[in-house]
Formats: sequence, structure tokens, C-alpha cells
Amino acid sequence: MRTEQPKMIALSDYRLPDYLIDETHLTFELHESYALVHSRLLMQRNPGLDNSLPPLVLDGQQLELIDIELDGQQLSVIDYKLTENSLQVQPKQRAFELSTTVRIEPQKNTALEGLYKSSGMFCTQCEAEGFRKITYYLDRPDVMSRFTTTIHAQKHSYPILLSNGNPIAEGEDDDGRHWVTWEDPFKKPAYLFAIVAGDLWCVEDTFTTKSGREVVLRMYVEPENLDKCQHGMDSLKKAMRWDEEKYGREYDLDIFMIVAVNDFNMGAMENKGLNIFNSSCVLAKAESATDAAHQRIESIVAHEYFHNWSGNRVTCRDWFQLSLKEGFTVFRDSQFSADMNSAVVKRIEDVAYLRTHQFAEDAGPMAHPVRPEQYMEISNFYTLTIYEKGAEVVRMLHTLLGEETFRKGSDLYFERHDGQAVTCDDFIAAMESASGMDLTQFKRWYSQAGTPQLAVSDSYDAATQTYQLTVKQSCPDTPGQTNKLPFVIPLSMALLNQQGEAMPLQFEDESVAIADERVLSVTAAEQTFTFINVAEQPLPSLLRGFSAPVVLDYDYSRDQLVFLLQHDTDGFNRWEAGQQLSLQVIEEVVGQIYETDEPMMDSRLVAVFTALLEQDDLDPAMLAEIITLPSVGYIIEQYEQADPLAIHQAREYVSDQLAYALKEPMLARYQVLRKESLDTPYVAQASDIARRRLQNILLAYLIRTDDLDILDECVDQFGVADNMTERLAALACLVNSPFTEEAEHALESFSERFEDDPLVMDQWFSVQAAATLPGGLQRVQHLLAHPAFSIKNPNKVRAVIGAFSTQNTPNFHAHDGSGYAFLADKVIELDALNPQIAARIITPLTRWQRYDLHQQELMLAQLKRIKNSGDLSVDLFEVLEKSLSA
Ligand code: B3K
Ligand code: ZN
Repeated sequence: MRTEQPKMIALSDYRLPDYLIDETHLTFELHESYALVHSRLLMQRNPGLDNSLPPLVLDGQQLELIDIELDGQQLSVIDYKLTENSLQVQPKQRAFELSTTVRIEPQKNTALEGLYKSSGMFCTQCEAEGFRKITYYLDRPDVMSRFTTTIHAQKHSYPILLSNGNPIAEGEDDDGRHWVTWEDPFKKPAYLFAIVAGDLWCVEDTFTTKSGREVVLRMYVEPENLDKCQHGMDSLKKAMRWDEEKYGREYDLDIFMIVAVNDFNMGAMENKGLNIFNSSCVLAKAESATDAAHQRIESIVAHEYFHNWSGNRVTCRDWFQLSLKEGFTVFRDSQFSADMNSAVVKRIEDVAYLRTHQFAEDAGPMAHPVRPEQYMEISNFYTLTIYEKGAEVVRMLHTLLGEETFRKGSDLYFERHDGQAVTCDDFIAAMESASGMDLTQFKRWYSQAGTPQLAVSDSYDAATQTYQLTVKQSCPDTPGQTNKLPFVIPLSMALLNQQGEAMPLQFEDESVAIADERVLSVTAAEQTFTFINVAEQPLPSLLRGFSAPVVLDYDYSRDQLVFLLQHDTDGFNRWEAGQQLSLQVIEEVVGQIYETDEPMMDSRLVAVFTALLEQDDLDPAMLAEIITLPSVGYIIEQYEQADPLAIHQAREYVSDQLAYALKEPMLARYQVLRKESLDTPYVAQASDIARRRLQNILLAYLIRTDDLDILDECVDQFGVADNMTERLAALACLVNSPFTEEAEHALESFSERFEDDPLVMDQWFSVQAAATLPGGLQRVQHLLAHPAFSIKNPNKVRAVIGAFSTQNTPNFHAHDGSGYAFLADKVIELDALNPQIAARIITPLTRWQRYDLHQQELMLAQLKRIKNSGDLSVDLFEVLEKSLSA
């Protein structure tokens, strides 16, 4: 554990690197209890700096230095200086060669950063600062080098030896060992370096690029997973084609490899030519993975592939610029998913996620700008703000510039900066050059944290046929930031007449109406937009498609929301009207719960859902989204101080009421859909996914009516489904129902059937950990003792501890604080093993200020207990410091 006090690293302290590394030659000798890493670095004084030769300070952590040579001369202990995190030597000339040998212990690496072992194979994770746990290096993204890597290992256990680039040589050693050399022709920062060694099998395919080059595509997996590769491979090929067509980006090596590993801290990693994936984010087949998993895989495979340009060819100068590659790449993968599936549904899903999770982050103690100004531990900054809000910022640019100009800007960015490590300012500068726009004010999205609020009011003058919209923007204070300046907010809008049609829009200084949907550019704290020739009192449809990541406040009546839900011509806003209506109804019930045992729910929700269920031409995907009530997490975010138990209870009450009132049409519809599912073989395509989604949502409502015939239907769907989407949804229905015997039975048959498939067992774990019936904590304790559970596997931790603390509202937020104490215990236990996971899994406790005073006290007590529990990792220390000082 660390002995040095963690320091803040500031963007304002950025300095060019003193030295550069032209070539990096690595040799790995992998053994069962240790590994030796030989490194030979061809270095030079940074030619952009003066002629002096300052000391060379290399990063290195948890390394045992065995040997060090400078220009062929062995150095003795007086020639260099070692600290816990660095190795310092004094170069004698501008260009020199530094060689080191270090010994490391990948087998003992439970933090899963650097070189480690997972299910018998060796693999690496270097981003952000894991390479320094492999060898002494200038481990910073603005030092880019050409890598040549040789791996030696025992041939029987590790027949496959992989690294970045192309294989250029291989051979046999003595005693059953062998070696392979890889050379990556593209210079890259160390965070994109990877090696893999294991007994892996592979599925191979090819892709011909638009310029006619043939690329070999390989997915390496454990042999039992060979039948789960097709979907990932198809997704990869679609992504490669799409990036050529949409962004003009072609793949640049002769081979592209994906490796699936079971123990991985996040989803996947874009190492050059050798992407490493969490097996849960790449392996799928109908019987074992849900539709949601299939879609997640499609988007993550694409995301990592897209990084080849947005991240690898053009990389980040420093980690403060992380959103340069992540925000842009998330935007790119969201465009891709929208093109491959339903664009409206994709937008709805993204916005629901952003508003529940990123808005919460932006309102909490960890709030930071898209380009942060300081950090202690960079791993803590792979956040929803960097990724999702960063993607929204790029989306707004796309909206402001338009498709064509945005493409010119991205072409220019890739062309100008190919092979460079650059900043968010460079990205904006390319967009400015392409568009001729001044984006100075827009850049506040990168520097100011917090979610802007838009308060919109309007007035209509029938006599002059004039309509005015007044927009006021503000942004709450966030840690270290007050008095924010106005943002540039693209506000997409339309005005609907009484038939629900969008009316022509004409500004007062225009001679004709040019469109019936427009994007208003909101740039001042308060601004009024005047429309003329507005024939009747309109109903505004605002922030269409969620054109900016803001909270919109316009005082719609419930009748107006019903109207918009039925008529808005913007699909996203139709859904949004339904969400706001549902939210109002649930909030009203929350208020009633304190006064009476018999709340009264606004009947308009039942009426409008009934009408929608009967409407034959409504896309099932849309219907499914509309009848899904806002999540507890989203509702909690609407309160200054939320009572999670009352919110859960009110949401349950409204769900029950809807189920009883709509039982007949829901059952009729469910049966039609279920029959279709039975008659069609499983395909993970948008229309079928929509059908199954609606079918499963209806089943979840129907099971609430405690009807034994419906129980039979549910048990039947569970038993006969040929796919995990239907099976798991039915299991979740049973597990959350009062039919405990059927639930037990289903859980047992499920685990018997899938006990050898860890990815399916993860789903079995999380369905139970999220079950909201009383006694949840005991059930979770029980799951932790299950032989398939391991605290060292991040997927298992997320499936049990994560699902419990983020999805199981009544048990996690139990009044006696037992849920919080449980999470604290696990955070402490995890921190000793895997700091990154500990610092992530603690998140629900860091949101203590969002809850009522009773919960606040209980959560704070646990945060303090963790803080005082002993020697903490930097990761956890930073999160606790911020949460406790808020
Ligand atoms: N770039 C990686 C994330 C690395 C996280 C390191 N703690 C995956 C991605 O965003 O594509
Ligand atoms: Zn990424």
C-alpha cells in the first residue's frame, strides 16, 4: 500500500516531456510465479526544448529493478535514484539508449491493472497508467513510440502469444518454451500497449477495406466460447464499414484482433490492433445473452474499433483531455447504433441513462467539467461526465454545424492531427476552421461543470398572431465553481396546432417561414424569441430529440402532456411527455403516502395508456418505452431530498394500478406477441427486439395482478423460451412476485442448466440481488457464499453488490442502515484487492446529500467508517475526501 500522501495533479501544471522515446523494444519472459520484462528504449532530449540535459525521471510502480544500462554501460546504485513511483537517471548526451530488466508478479495482481492473470491466461490493461506497473517508462500519452515486442512462454499452456501490430518472427526455445515477435508500425502512447498469452482458440474472418486491402479479423476466446463469437464478429464488420461510409475512416493494419477475458475492470480496451474485452461485452448467443446484451456488444465492439482513429491515430495530450477521445467516440458509437437500430429508441435509452446517472454525478460531490482541471487518481475520471456528457457536447456541435460541416470538421481534425497527441481545443479549432464559426463561448461546456437549467415561458397574442418564447438559463454551483457564465444551448423546437401538426416558424425579422422545426441558439442568461404569423395559440414542443443536456422547465399541464404524448411529431418528445406525466402522477402519490393508506392515482395515465395500447399503428418499440415508468433513480433526482422508500412504494403502487386497470388489453397484446416469439427463431434485430421488449414489459405488469393463469404463462415463458431475453425476463417476474415456490423452482432449474457459464450466472446473481421483496440483504449475503461467486471477479462484484446497491431500493435504503453498512464492508474488503472497483462500487453512498436527513446520517456514518478503516488506496481516498467535504 502507498506511503506517499496523494497529490493533486493540475492541468495548469502541464509541461512538455523532457525526453522522447523513438523506439521501444520489449521482451517478456512469462513464468508461473513471475515475469521478467527487458526494455530497451531509444531516447532523445525533446527537440522542442532547450539544450540542457535535465535528469530523466521514468514512471514505475511495484517493479523490482534487476538490471539497468545506459548506452551499454551497466549502472550501479549510485548512478540512479529509485523511489516508490520513479526511477531517475542522468543522461550524458541528447540521444541515448536506456535498458532495464524488471521482475514483476502478474499472478498476484488482483488490481487488474498492468500485466495480470485471468483464467489461466496472461493479459494487460494499461490505460490510463498501468504500463508503469510493467516496466520503467515515460507513461504519459504525449510520449508516442514505435513498439517491438517479443513474448516468451511455455508452449503447452500458452500456445497463443499476441501483441500490437503484425507478427514478424517466431521460434522455439529450450524446455518446451516458444516466442513470437510483434511489431507495431504506428507510434503510440504506452497506454495502448497490450500483450496476451494463453491457450486460446480463434474465430477468423476477413474484411476488405474500401481501398481494397484485405484485413484478417480474429476473435480469441477460451474454447468453450467459440459459439459465442458470431455476433461480435458481425458487429465488428458493420462498424468497420460504417466508419468508412460515415467518417471516411479506414482500418490501417493487416490484422485486427479481439481477445475476451473474464476478469476485467471495465467493458473493453482499444489497444492498437489488439482490443481486449471483458467477456461480458463481446460474447453472446441467443440462449445465453439477452437482447440488451447483444445491443451492448454491438455498441462496445464499435466503440473500441472507432477508437482506432478517435483515440489511437489521434490521441490525447494528457489525461485532462480524456473526453477528446471518449466523448467523441461515444458520440460516434451512438450514431452507429442509431443507424443499425431504431434511432428514436436509441436516443430515448441514452437520455434516460444520462439523466439518471450523469445528472446525478453532475449534482453530487464528484461533479467535474468535461475537461477536468485537477485529479488525484485518473482512474476516478472515467466518468459519465467524460463519456456521456462529453458525447452530448459533440452532439450539440453536430447539431449547430449540421451533418455536412461537422464531417468537414472531423476530416480536418483527423488530417491535421494524425500521429499527434492533442487537446479538446484542437478538436474545437478544427470545427471552427471547417464552419467559420466562433466557438469560444461554446467551449464553456468543457470548462463549467453542472447541469444547466432552462426555464421557458411563453405568451401568445391572438390579435397580432405573435408568439413569444422566453428562455432563461442558469447553472447550479458545483464543487469549486460558482457564478457560471451562460452556455451556448441549441434548443430544437416546434409549435403544434390543435391538430398536433407542427406550424410554420417565422421569426419577426424574416419574410417567410422556412421550416416547421428549428434550432434556437440560446446564448444569453435570458433571451426572447418572437414568432410571427402564428395562426392560433400553439403548444410548444421543446428540446426536441433532447438537443442539449439540460433540465427543461416549462409549465405543462397534465392535459397538455397527454396531448403531446399522443400527437407530438417528434418521437423523443412524445416519450418525454409520457415520462413527465408519469412522473407527476408518481410524485403526487408520494405526497399522499404520508397522509393515507389509500392514495388516489390520476386516472389520465390509465386513459392515455389504454388509448396507446389500442392504437395499432404505434411502433411496439415506442409503446414499450412509453409504458415503462421513470426509474426510481430518475425520480430520486427530481427531489432536493428524496425519501427512497416512499418513492419506491409510490412507483410500485402506480405500476399495480396500471396493471389491474389495463389487464385485459395487456394480456391480449401479450399473448399475440408471445405467440409471434414462439413462431419466429431468435434474431437480434431491431423489430424482434422491440417485440420481445414489449412482451416482457407487459408480462411484468401482468404478473402484478396475482392471477394464476398469468403465473402459468410466465412459468411457461420461462421454461420454453429459446432465448435468454424471454427466459430472464420471466425469471425476474417470478423472483419479484409473491409466488415464492415457483421462483425458487425457476432459480434452481436455471442455475442447474447454466452453472458452467459464468456470464449467465452473473445474470442469475443480479436478478436475485435486485429483487425488492423483503429480506434482500440476507439473500445477497447468501449469494456471496455461492461457489460461483468470487470477490476477485469484477463482473461478479457488479452482479451482486452493484445490483443490490443500485437497483434494490427498498433493501439497500433500509431504514436501519443495514444496506449501507453492507456496502461499506464490501468497499473496504475490495479496496485491498482492487482499488478501481472499490472506488466505483462506493458511488451510491457518495450521493448522500440527495436523501432525507435520516438516510443522510446513516450514509455519512458509513463513509466515515470506511475513511477510518486503515490504509486506503488513492482511488478510494479521493472519492471519500470529495464526498465528505461536500
Ligand atoms: N479506454 C478504455 C477505458 C479505460 C479505463 C481505464 N481505467 C475503454 C473505452 O473507453 O473504450
Ligand atoms: Zn472509449
